[in-house]
Amino acid sequence: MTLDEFAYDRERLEQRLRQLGDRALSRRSLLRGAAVATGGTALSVALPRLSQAADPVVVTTCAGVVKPTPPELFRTLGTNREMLWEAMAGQGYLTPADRFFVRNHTCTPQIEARNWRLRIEGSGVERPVNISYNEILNAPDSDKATVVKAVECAGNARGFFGTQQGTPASGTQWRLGAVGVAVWTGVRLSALLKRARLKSTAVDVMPEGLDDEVTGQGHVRRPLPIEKALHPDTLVVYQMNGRELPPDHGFPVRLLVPGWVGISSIKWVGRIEVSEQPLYSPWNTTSYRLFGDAYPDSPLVTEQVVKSALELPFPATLAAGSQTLTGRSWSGKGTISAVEVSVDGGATWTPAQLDRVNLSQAWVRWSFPWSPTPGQYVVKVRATDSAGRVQPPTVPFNTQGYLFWAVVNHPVTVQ
Ligand SMILES: Nc1nc2c(c(=O)[nH]1)N[C@H]1C(S)=C(S)[C@@H](COP(=O)(O)O)O[C@H]1N2
Ligand SMILES: [Mo]
Repeated sequence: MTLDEFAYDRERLEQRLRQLGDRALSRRSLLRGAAVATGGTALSVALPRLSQAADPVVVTTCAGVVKPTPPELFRTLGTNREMLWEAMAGQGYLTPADRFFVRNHTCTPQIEARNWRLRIEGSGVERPVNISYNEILNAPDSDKATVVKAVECAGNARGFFGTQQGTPASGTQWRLGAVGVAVWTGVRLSALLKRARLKSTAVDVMPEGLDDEVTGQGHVRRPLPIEKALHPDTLVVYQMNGRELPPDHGFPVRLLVPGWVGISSIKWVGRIEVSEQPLYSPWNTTSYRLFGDAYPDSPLVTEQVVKSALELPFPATLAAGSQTLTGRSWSGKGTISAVEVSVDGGATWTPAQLDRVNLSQAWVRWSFPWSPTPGQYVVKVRATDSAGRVQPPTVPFNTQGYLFWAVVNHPVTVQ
């Protein structure tokens, strides 16, 4: 039964989170032990490293997507890989790394952790610093955090502007698969900024990626306001689902900015500029803003909206008879308070059964019993989040197709 599976899986998730905490602790004590044991040797190794601190980071290659992305799990859209929602059916709460979507503006760089440094500099700090991978791994426990959060592209579901509302938006024509939820472990960005002696006058923090430059636009980078940069859940992440961060998801470190659009969570960070002046990049000026008649002020795209997805192929074919539909709903603002399903074109709505694991800025799994007879159906799912936002039937157009959060019409053939 689906709900029993939910209960079973919830226990596993809780167990997993406890293990992750324990493992992080024992590994750190191990490393500390090793440093003491090697004594002088550690120092003599550290010296040449220090003198190399300002050397450029070695990116050996920047090519495509590194992990296998088979057609059962992903749809290829240019340099990106969209997760197929049917690949989440029967999975636990988390999105395994092997099926987590990949959004690359250019390519996945291969970075050597031992040559990598995170440089924090700019008018907003008193003392620029270079931080090594080991310093990240060995940061004090009080500076570290482990969170379960979604990363979702601002353009997730963009394709429906065209297919559902008749006005295609420019950009990657995602369906609903540019989202995933993982356990992220990292060092709080606030703790690293403190090491560079953050000034009280700093206003913007701009992380920059080490992936290839986008033609004419430079390296991928987008400023965060200082308040968001200092939020305790804004992390410089080095682990995903309890393992080393995979190359495609930002190895050696990426930013995680929970609740905000994916572009905020810069991967392969090599440099962070902190400024007393507002900062600009193409990613907060010419893109990742809402442009269109409905948005005269062209607001920045920051917080994520509310969405829902069925764990079915798009379109789906099902056998007639009694069965359970499953899916997930999520919000950038909080948890999900209700999910309703309509199988009659939106005339009537029935509540879906929500699982108890309903984490803020992640998702909730739900199930819905259905006994269809043969025919053509459109299944609609509508979620309400804890902030009271209800997925609308349509959303106003914006030229770059961000934040499509209308109810999606999922075509289902029952035979
Ligand atoms: N350096 C860098 N960071 C990046 C990107 C990129 O192309 N380069 N893509 C961004 C976008 S648009 C999204 S949606 C997320 C996707 O994260 P993922 O590929 O780990 O799923 O990473 C963000 N961080
Ligand atoms: Mo994105």
